[in-house]
Amino acid sequence: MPQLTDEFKELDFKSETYKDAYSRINAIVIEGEQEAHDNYITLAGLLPESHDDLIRLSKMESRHKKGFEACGRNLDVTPDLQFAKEFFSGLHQNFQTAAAEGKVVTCLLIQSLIIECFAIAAYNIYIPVADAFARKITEGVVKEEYSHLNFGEVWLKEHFTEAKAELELANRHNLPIVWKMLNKVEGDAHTMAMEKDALVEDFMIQYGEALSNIGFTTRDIMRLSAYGLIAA
Ligand code: PL3
Ligand code: FE2
Ligand code: FE2
Repeated sequence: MPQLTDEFKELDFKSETYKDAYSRINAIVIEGEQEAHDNYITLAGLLPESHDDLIRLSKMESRHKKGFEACGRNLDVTPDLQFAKEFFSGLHQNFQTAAAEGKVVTCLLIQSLIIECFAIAAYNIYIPVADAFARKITEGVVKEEYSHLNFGEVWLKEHFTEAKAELELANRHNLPIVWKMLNKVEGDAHTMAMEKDALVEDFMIQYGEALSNIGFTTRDIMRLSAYGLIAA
């Protein structure tokens, strides 16, 4: 029997090893959904013309959070929320600073492109290796995340000419943070049968597609992606 199948067969959702990893990954997802909820409320204040849509998105995020809290309870796991707050602190800080300066474009890049693409990649990789309860919840959630990504794409496409320079700078400041975050979860994700390479690949595909939909050329996208590899 192939190695991979063996490893997957051995996934025991009730084992202490799995539950220990889950206490951090589950907390990250709960905190991520909370962060997304707060960010959409902030964006609703910055974009009066999209106020109602953004409040609707924020409510979806708080439902997502409740869903993932139920996933933790179902496995008898207490999420390590302190760890998760720390995990999100870089993107949190950059979003807060941008919001205080009224930089809507930067806020949208952080929340609707980076965080949503990160969530879509993570949830898609998680679904096939999740326990049955969490799989159902995550399948429902990921469908909605695509609509959040779409909100950012549509807005930024409509404002592409004025937004381009700010998007490039925001990409340069925030993409390297994503790689640091991925490095911090690599071990726990592996315990849950999710590989870092697959997460990186899925993230870059989502993010690259989003940049292309907004109006960046392939050449731009290559350059923007490479900037992510340089330290913030
Ligand atoms: C946006 O609506 C929500 C943002 C959540 C971000 C989650 C990032 C998760 C990265 C951790 C990788 C493991 C995935 C596990 C999925 C349950
Ligand atoms: Fe969400
Ligand atoms: Fe979302």
